[in-house]
Amino acid sequence: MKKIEFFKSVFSKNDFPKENLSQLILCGRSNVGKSSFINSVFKTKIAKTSSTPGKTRSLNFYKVENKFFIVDLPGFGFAKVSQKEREEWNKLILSLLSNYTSIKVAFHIIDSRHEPQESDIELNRFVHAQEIPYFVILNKIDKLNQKDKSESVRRIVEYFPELIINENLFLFSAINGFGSKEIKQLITKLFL
Ligand SMILES: Nc1nc2c(ncn2[C@@H]2O[C@H](COP(=O)(O)OP(=O)(O)OP(=O)(O)O)[C@@H](O)[C@H]2O)c(=O)[nH]1
Ligand SMILES: [Mg+2]
Repeated sequence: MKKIEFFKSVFSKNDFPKENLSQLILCGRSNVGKSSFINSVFKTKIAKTSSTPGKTRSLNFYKVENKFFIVDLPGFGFAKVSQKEREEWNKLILSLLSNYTSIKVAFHIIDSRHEPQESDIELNRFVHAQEIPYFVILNKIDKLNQKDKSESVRRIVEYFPELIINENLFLFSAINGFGSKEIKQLITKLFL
């Protein structure tokens, strides 16, 4: 799993790709590392990242191995975009997730240092309601010591009891590559 190419940026429902390819959808709050996840897993700089929240402003489709799409979403919970723009994104993201024409898997990326927020809980519920296979990636694990790692896992399972480590819950660091082997195996199993 090496080849990744930028396919298109989508700003409206009519722009969704016509190809009926499976989609791996990266969702989560702003600044948790969704775009960095792509760069880290594929050892590339293809996705634009920023330390300032709100970097990704469109639904960005990347084609992997000519077989499936990875979709990098704008983060939710980012206050600085206008209310109107936020509502447009929400609508667009909901229509992407609830359109059944292709197989979808959601990776919900969460900053391992922080407690899940209301928006994380809503996303979790929505994805389950759509019966989309769902995985949580606890990112920025490089920032935690052993004790805080255990605490982070304990907390996330308390919020989302369906999670089982290394089944549908993975620890990851886009900075030092921690967990990338398991993630690559998972993506291969799901899509290749
Ligand atoms: N220490 C550490 N920093 C990370 C990690 N992943 C991402 N970051 C940093 O977090 C910041 C945000 O990363 P992005 O990948 O742009 O986050 P995003 O979720 O795509 O953000 P939006 O596009 O705003 O939704 C950047 O400064 C990254 O370098 C990680 O695993 N560890
Ligand atoms: Mg981004």
